[in-house]
Amino acid sequence: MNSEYPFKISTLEYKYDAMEPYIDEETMILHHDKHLKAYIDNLNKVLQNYPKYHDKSLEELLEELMFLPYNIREKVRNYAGGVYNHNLYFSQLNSRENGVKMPQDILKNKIDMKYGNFENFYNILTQTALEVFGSGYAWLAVDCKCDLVIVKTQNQNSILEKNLYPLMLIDVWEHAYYLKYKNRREEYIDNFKNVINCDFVQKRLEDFLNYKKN
Ligand code: MN3
Repeated sequence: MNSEYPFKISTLEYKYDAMEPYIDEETMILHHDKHLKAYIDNLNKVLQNYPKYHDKSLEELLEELMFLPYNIREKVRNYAGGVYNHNLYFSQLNSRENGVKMPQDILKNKIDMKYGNFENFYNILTQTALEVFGSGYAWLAVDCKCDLVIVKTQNQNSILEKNLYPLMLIDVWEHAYYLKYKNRREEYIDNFKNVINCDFVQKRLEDFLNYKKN
């Protein structure tokens, strides 16, 4: 993905069926090629007539929302948020060919310290995801004191607005699971733990901690 306007969709680093049986191929195709593509196209359309913002990254657009012209602010929040959230969503997934990637090292230590163990952590994440009313996300993030936090956001709002650095997220918009799971959101969330690439999550945590150190 290029880092500024015009934003372009990047191809997945795994096959569309790589998350079977937990996330089905048809959902992956629609989610990536149609839903994410639409957010990218809409964001580019909104920014088209605002060259002043053509050198801004997604992060900059989302962190500086209040400085954007009022008439495009809500659209940028929805579309840039949609692109940012989905980029992270697709990047964090682990192809089954790689085997299950459980937390290790510093990620495991931090999860165990804060939540006792992975199972307990995932229960809290699940409850948070189930509490999202309508569409949104449940996140594992890290705050400015380097503590892990579990939070939820609505719609495509950005977690960056909360001054949190995201490590991973569960998309609980119906488009993420409805074809396979119908109204069984809890089953989708429970299965989701099998497709998280914890190596990727750990790398994000390490990057953040190194950044804070410098
Ligand atoms: Mn989605």
